[in-house]
Parts: sequence; C-alpha cells; structure tokens
Amino acid sequence: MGSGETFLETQNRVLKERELKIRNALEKLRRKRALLRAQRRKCEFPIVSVMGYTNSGKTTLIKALTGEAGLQPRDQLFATLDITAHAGYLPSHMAVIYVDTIGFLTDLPHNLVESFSATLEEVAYSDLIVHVRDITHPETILQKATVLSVLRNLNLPSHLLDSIVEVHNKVDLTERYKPTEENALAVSALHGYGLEELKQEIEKKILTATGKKILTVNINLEGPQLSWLYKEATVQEVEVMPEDGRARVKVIISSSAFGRYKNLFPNSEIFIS
Ligand SMILES: Nc1nc2c(ncn2[C@@H]2O[C@H](COP(=O)(O)OP(=O)(O)O)[C@@H](O)[C@H]2O)c(=O)[nH]1
Ligand SMILES: [Mg+2]
Repeated sequence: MGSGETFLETQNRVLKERELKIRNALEKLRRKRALLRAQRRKCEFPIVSVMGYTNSGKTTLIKALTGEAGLQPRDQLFATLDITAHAGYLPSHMAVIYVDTIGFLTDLPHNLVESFSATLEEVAYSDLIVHVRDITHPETILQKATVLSVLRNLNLPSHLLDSIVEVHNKVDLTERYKPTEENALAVSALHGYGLEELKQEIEKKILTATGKKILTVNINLEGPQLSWLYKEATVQEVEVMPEDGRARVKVIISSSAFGRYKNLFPNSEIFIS
C-alpha cells in the first residue's frame, strides 16, 4: 500500500485507472470507426458488422470467412476492444468488408454501458448485421435477448434490424444441433462447418440491402455494351464465344444502372441468376 494510502483508496485508484483505460480504448475505437466509415464511402464495399458476446467466436468466424491468417482469436477484454476490418469474398466473388465489432461483455462496468452503446452506433452505417451466438454458453438465450435489446435501442434503420443473420456457432461441441429459430444458421467457425451456406445467406441479404442484382447478359463484342458495363457495373466474368463474336458477361449491377442498360440496349438477352 505504501505512502499512507488506505486499502480503500488503493482499490479506488486501481478501479479509476482501469476505467480510464477502458474509456480511452472506447474513444480510440470510436475514432477508428469514423475513419472506416469514411473509407467505406469512398470504396463502396458493402460492410458487414459482426456482433455478439465476447468469446462467441466473432474473430474466428471472420478469419474463416476471409482466410486472414493475421487475425488472432483471444479470450481477453482488450482483444475485444481492438476493432478490425477484413475483406472477404462471397460466392459470386463480390467483396465485402467484415467489421469485427466490440463484443458484448458479461461484466462490463455499469457506468461504461453508455460509452459502449455509443461505440455501437456506427453499426447503423453497415449494410448487414451478423449476430454470432455461442450456442453452448449456458446463458445463450439471455445473451441473445440482451444483444437484440441493445440493437433496438440504437435506432438503427429497420431494414438492418429485420435482416440480421443469426449464426449459431460452436455446433461442433453439441451433437446433431438443430436451431429452433427459423432463420438461424448452424456453424462451426473453428472447423469451417456451415460457412458456404452462411456466405450464400450473406450475399443474398447484401444484394437486397444494396439494391443490387447479379445478371448474366449476352452481348455483341462489336457494340458498346461491354465498356458500358465495365464503367457502370462490376464485371465478374466474361465468357467469349469467338465463333459468333459475342460474350456472356456476368455483372453485379444496381437497379438504376440495370434500368438504364435495358433502355440503352433494349434487344439484349439478359439472364437473371
Ligand atoms: N469448439 C469451438 N470453439 C470455437 C468456435 N469458434 C470459436 N471458438 C473458440 O472460442 C474462443 C473465442 O473465440 P473468438 O473468435 O476469440 O471470440 P470473439 O471474442 O467473439 O472474437 C476461442 O478459443 C476460439 O477458438 C467453434 O466453432 N467451435
Ligand atoms: Mg474477438
């Protein structure tokens, strides 16, 4: 104890220091998020916020979805406060950014709950929320209720709340797990189980959220369509058929660009996948 400090004074000081450390970390996090948001506006990649309690497997899942070797799963408070973003590809090769959000903590000091929620407000700028649950946790049902109630209090756009992808993680630890919730996906982030289905679900919801479609169009290589598509949409694949001077082009295109395409090239053959 030293220098005449009582035990209570020491304890208070330690608590204050810990609180300050958490506050600083939260502030840093908030600034990082604002930066991410600005970057995202520039590059226009859809953003997927990965949420859930600490230890539910968020970092492991993002690692599995993006193949990032640098991501280290950890069971620690300060791993929780370190926010990161990683790019991953969906089945149609569309790139998305997964944001590893701050985890919900069972023992978050009461007076920090507000700062914590403020940090989560940035979730409003994402295109989709993935809610990761550790379905082997004894309080998994309570945890889900807490996450949903915090999300509801954030005044998020309703399409974000209505499109949440619920991941039931760690199913490798239970025998023949089957979610009772209709829209939940059973996954083992650690063993790579259920990830293809999850990616498909994320893609479907991202397309809806961003108002985009995936199309294959049959074009004449001598016409202006191909360069138009390169400019106005995201070209994914070009399959050239040399004998008839045509190509099949797979694109991700916004509804408005698609409307313009149909007006400009009324006779083109379009396949919607
Ligand atoms: N058995 C099992 N363990 C998992 C799974 N996903 C994550 N874990 C483990 O759970 C712990 C917490 O994972 P982490 O990704 O750091 O959780 P986060 O706090 O939500 O980011 C780590 O020890 C992971 O290895 C899973 O699908 N199955
Ligand atoms: Mg983590």
